[in-house]
Amino acid sequence: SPHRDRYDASALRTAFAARLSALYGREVPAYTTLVDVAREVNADVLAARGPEAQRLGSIERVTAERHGAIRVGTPAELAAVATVFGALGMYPVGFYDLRETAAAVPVVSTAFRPVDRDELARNPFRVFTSMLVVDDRRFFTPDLAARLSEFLSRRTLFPPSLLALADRATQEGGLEADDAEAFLSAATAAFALSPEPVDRNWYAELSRVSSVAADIGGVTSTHINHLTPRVLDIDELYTRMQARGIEMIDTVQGPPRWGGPDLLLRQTSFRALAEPRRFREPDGRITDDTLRVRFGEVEARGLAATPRGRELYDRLLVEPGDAAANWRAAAPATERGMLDADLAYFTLAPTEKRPDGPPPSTVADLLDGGWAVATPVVYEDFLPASAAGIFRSNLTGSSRRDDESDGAAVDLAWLEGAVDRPIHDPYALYHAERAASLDAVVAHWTLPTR
Ligand code: OOG
Ligand code: NI
Repeated sequence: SPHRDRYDASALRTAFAARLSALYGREVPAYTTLVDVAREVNADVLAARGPEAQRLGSIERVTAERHGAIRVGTPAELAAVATVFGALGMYPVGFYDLRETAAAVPVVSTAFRPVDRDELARNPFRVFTSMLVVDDRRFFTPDLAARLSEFLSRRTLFPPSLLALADRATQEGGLEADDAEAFLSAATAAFALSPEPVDRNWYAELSRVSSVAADIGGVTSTHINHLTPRVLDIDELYTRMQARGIEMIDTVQGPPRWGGPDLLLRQTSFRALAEPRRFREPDGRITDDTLRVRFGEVEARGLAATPRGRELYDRLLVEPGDAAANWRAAAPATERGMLDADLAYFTLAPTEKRPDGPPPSTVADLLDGGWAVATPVVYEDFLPASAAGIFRSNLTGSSRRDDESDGAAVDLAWLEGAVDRPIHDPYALYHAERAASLDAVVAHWTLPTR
């Protein structure tokens, strides 16, 4: 037809998330089961709890909501990822150093996601993106690092035509239908598992350092590692998946259900599945074998914690004793209590009718006097402890070398240089959202500002 639809960034993002989901469902059939069970649980929670079930996001948002995980080898590859995701309205947020966690994985990570509340409501697709730190001598000898860098410099994860379309989409705020189709199919294909044979010796050598190093640097392409749906009752989902005979990891990572508002994240997964892969043996023969690197993961999202809330979360995560009892002893059991204690972020919105009484001067007065209502802000990011738990429970361990060398000094500023754009601070985003909502309430009632 002569009329062609234009795809803006959010339409591209929504379409890309759906295509990736279809691809991953074909590659990992248990993912489809997980999505089905998550949808059933969400429908049941909605029926049982009514509107309260949608307090942290509409059922439409939650049903479509996914996070992906990908892993790349070099700063240049990470910059290319940033270009592709930039066209989808996804920007790097947060810095995670997985080398410093109990899992000791030789990567640093960020998450690409929308940053505006409206864009998050349209489609909150986010991708946890890890980059191998080849120069970290605690993991790689100088000799192995040199060969790994050479191997990585010879591969192209994203064809130049895909990056050119991404640049155009970013500059022009979207793509016409034909270009959008070309962009979406090339972008999806870049994350498909490659049929290329895996070099047996090279993969084995890297596996001795870390299975993540082998997954990243042992092959000539990248792939989606997992795609994670969001569920409203993760304990119920865990039970139902086990009832279907799917072997889950031992626990749900994060705090237990304790009776008060959930902070941050709870995640669980099922074990890496053995997938058929072809290998090139040292004598040149091509053989069929399997690899276990990908897995199924699911998550429940709670309130975005303030720095104080995060401190509490981290402390309670390692506190001995009954975890639920520890939470009940240490945390307020209501949203209002969380707000008053500055443990979680909330936005304010003006009420319908101007109340009588003196103009309020604190947030508590605004709420108590009927000037404003508070809505919790959902956590949109990740957690190093949870990520490490997921890495660790699903993969064979990493081995740091018995070597006194220092780790490579890879920090947030370094990563910003690698992606060639600013990396947003998650706290700054939540803080700005809260502050803007307060300003809007003050302006709405023309209250004197303090
Ligand atoms: C990423 C692990 C982190 C999460 O949900 O915390 C993650 C990976 O396995 O590459 O996805
Ligand atoms: Ni994940």
